[in-house]
Amino acid sequence: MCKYRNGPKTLSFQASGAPMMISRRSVLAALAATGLSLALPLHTARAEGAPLEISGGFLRASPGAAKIGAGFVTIRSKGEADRLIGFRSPACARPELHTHVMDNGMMRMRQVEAIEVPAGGEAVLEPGGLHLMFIDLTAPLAEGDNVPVTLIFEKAGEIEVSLPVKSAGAMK
Ligand SMILES: [Cu+2]
Repeated sequence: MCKYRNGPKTLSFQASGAPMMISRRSVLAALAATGLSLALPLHTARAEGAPLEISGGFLRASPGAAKIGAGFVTIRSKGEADRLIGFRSPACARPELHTHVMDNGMMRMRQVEAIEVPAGGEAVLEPGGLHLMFIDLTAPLAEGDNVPVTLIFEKAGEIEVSLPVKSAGAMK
């Protein structure tokens, strides 16, 4: 189980503006995006050498027949830097990592390859910024539900959390 707490807010992310390159990272990210399982070592949030702590996680309820939803977590590293490279969930067919960018005065969502977790610091996924994008929902996200999510990290491997669904406009 993860604990839901609020901490100091810092934002860290890497935009995916780089040209197409065949690298291990992009292959892993592509695999993660398709929901295939990865041959990465499995650790838990408290595994030695991968001291990541997940907190403050939630999803927003999806209105009506919406086929997309958004999720948020705070990832704290008590040790080395790591990168969130994807996630899986039975709640959607197409998981993506997204951020928001200003484009001609409009806030738009943009996919990112990975989300950096700084050494000894935090990555904060929150409304209006970085988020877990649930595309092609398998069922509406209803307030009060709990959704299993497997976060996939470059170093720490896979960390499973259960995120509560809050109201459609929930900010935390
Ligand atoms: Cu999005």
